[in-house]
This record gives sequence, structure tokens and C-alpha cells, in this order.
Amino acid sequence: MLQKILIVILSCFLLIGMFSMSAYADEYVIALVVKNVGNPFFDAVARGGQDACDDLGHTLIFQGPPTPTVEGQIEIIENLIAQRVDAICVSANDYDALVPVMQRAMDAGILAISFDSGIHPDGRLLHINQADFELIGRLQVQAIAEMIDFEGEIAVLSAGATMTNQNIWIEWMQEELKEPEYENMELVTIVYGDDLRDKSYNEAMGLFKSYPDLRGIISPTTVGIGATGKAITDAGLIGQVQLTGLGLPSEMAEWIQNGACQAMFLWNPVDLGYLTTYVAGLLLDGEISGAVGEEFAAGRMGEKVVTEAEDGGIEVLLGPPFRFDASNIDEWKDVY
Ligand code: RAM
Repeated sequence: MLQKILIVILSCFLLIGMFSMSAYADEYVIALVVKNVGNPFFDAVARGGQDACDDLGHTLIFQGPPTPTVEGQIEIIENLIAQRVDAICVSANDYDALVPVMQRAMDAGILAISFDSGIHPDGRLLHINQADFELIGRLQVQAIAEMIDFEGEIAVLSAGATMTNQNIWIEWMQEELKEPEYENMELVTIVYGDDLRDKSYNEAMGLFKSYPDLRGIISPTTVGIGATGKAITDAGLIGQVQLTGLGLPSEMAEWIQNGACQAMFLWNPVDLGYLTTYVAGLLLDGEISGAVGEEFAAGRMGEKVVTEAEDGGIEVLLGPPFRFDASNIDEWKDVY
């Protein structure tokens, strides 16, 4: 009798073992490579990536160089190729310079995706776009114009000079500024804080010195806008220099509450990480092929569709951006 019970128990263990082995065989390793680590925006992206991996049963690797350099990203991607991960999803520090290494990844059978800050279609299968580029660019000009009554000098404080997403948004800002309602406004300069807190803060302080009549700053980077909010506050310029751009509610709550920034915009970075990782998982599982027009269910993000991207490649769009101001910042500051 005891022998029979033992055999039954042993067979159960064997069966469980077989099932968990087969589950493991289906498990893919998806790497998110970000512009740099230490940026809370990308920490939020990683949270979403982990959620998607939990939903699909895959494994997430989250990496980025200590500072936002293309060399640092190339080194990381080379190591990921050597480790034979299944997918590499990169938010690029340069549109062109990552193409060769991402092509090497594809040659090694690795799925290549860009998200947030894209790379040239030659180096990717598809791009996950956070929000309509044109809308994001135009919205920020419209917001600063209202804050300064459509009159005076404005400046842009960007991230890195080669970063794809910021450069496209700035191009759309310049387009918007050509409209007649902005004829009394002048974009005096574009400076780069390289998505480093201290450098961005110093660039903002430099703007106050170089342009004493400056009335507004647009900062299309969560690092830059946070640093500029602090700089405006420290320099005693609240009300004199207005601020808008793309900010993380958790980092901007203080500067919205003290009046340094009346309003700013962003999409949900947790959702961006989730969608990117989920799409990678679906492509690896063979659930989608990535053909233009293909519609699919993206887990908790609902229905999504593969479309043509502005640069001739293909993309999946997350959705519209949100506006944050004193009326809603408290609701969002603990979310991301
Ligand atoms: C910074 C990064 C990121 C960008 C946001 C708005 O965190 O530059 O790429 O999407 O700002």
C-alpha cells in the first residue's frame, strides 16, 4: 500500500516537472534598453515591462548606461546579443548610430524594436510610439503661448542633441511657431541638458543670465522640465519665466504646486513599457506578424493596430497625451 502511494506521489512530481519544463521552454527573455538608468521615467517604463512579462510568462531584463550615451547603449546591446536574449527593445540616444548593432542583433535572430526614442527602420522591426509627434510638438507651443499672452522670448531646454524623440517634437514646435498668432513670440535658443539633472539645471540658470527678457521655457524631457522647475524656483523667477513641456507628475508636483509650472503634458510611461514588452512577447509567440493594418489585443492596453510610421517604418501607437495642472496633479503624483 505504502509503495503504491509513493509511486502515485512520485508520478505527480514527474508530471509537475514536465509541465514546468514545457512552460520554461516557451519563456522568452525580453530586454528593455533605455537612454540611461536613474531616470524615474524609465523606472516607470520598467514597471510596465515587468507587468507585461508577468501577464505573458516571459522574463524581463532592464538595462541602460549610467549616462545617456550611444556608446553605452552599443556596449549593452552587444552583451545582450552574446547572451542570446530573444528581444531587444531600445529607447535610442541616436537615430542612426544604433542601426549597425541592432542589425547584428537581427542577424543573430533577435527581435529588434525601438520605443519612446526611435531608430531608423533599417535597424528595427517596429517602433512603439508614445503619442502623435505633431500633436506633442504643437501642444507645447500652444501651452507656453497662452502662459505668456502670445508675446516675448521663449527657449527650448531639450535632452540630448541626437535624441530622436526630442528632435522630432522640436521640429513640430518650430512648425507651429510659423503660425501668425505667434508673430510676437521668438524662439531665441535651444539648449541641451542631456537628460542629466545637474546639467539641465545649469543650462536653465544659463538661460536666465543670457536672456534677461526670457518669458518662457519649453522642456520636452521629464529630466529637463523637473530641473527647470527647480531653477525657476531657486532663481526667484516664478511668474516671470513660465514653464511647460513633458513632465513626470511625481517629479513635477512640487513645481506645479508652487506655480513655477502652470501646466505640462505626458503619456503614461508604465503603459508605454507594458505595450512595448507585450508587443515583443506577441511577436515572439508568433501571435502577430507585425504587418501594417494588423489588429490585435494588447493585454490590459486593449485593442491596438500596426500602422505605417512617419519615417517609412512601422509602428504601434500608445495613445493621446494627458495634460497635468494644479487641478489634477494630486491624483497623479503617486501613480508615476
Ligand atoms: C525623458 C526621456 C524620454 C522622454 C521623456 C519625455 O524622460 O528623454 O525619452 O520620452 O523625457
